[in-house]
Amino acid sequence: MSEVRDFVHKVVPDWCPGCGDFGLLAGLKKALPGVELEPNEVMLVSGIGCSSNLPGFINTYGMHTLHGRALPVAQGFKLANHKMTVIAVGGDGDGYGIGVGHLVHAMRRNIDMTYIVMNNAVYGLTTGQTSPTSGLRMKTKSTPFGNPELPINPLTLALGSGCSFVARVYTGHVTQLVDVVQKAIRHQGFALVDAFSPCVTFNKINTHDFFKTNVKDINKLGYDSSDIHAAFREAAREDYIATGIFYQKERPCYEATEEETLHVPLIDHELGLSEEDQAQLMAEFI
Ligand SMILES: Cc1ncc(C[n+]2csc(CCOP(=O)(O)OP(=O)(O)O)c2C)c(N)n1
Ligand code: SF4
Repeated sequence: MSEVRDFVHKVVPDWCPGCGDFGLLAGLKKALPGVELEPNEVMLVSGIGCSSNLPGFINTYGMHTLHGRALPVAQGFKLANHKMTVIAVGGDGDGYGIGVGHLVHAMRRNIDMTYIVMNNAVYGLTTGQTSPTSGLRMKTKSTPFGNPELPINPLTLALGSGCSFVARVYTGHVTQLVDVVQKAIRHQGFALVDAFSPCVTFNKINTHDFFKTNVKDINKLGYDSSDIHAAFREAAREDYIATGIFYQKERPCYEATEEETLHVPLIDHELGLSEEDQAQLMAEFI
């Protein structure tokens, strides 16, 4: 039985003090033992960005891929090895900008994995440019006269793309975050967790104080998360910012529908190579 300390890594995060990503890292380290996972049963895959450095700060398997490409790698990994718990992580630029095409198809495909987007409404790593979730008229170094584009609403995008688990948290509320992430991991299918994670250095609007004042946990208000119409309403409301599990519906995940070709995951396929050829390949590539 694992404990939080088993997931603690020797590399200390180099995020700015106060960065919201610390909350996500702390929550993830608490969530994993709670769903009875050992470090060697978890694969964390990320793109590029401050948030995408997270797999380097936690003791699980990890892969730091290319900007916007966490999902293709994570999905491929899960299809190759069904036994692993696969979690993709990254920023809003990574997932809702350059990677948004992968996201839409991953959601309708419904491979059994979790995707956590640390949403700070800027490009943090590249020093604070406008991102797909930056507010209309927000001034950043790439939009000095104000952002002329409407922000993406990741939750309505997910609901409209057939995502079977749609949730949002604020990384400063770690108890709720741990609960939602555990439910996302247990969910059989693709789970999106949009996590407000303030960039204290480059976003002076979507701050910790802003979220502490404006978020409301809808799961504490007798909300029915099987009702997709209610989910759209909560995701689009403007009088407060709803957090929690907006929508969850079990439907067969991709792996289960591919009985013929994928029921035996790649790692269990016979290679059809002699021991000598296998040894030669290993020597060449490892
Ligand atoms: C193909 C490609 N385009 C652009 C970049 C430059 N780049 C690196 S990180 C990044 C955005 C980071 O923002 P986000 O994904 O929101 O993560 P954050 O740093 O805010 O956590 C960009 C544009 C890149 N590395 N690769
Ligand atoms: S620049 Fe922003 S997102 Fe990046 S580590 Fe600093 S506070 Fe976090």
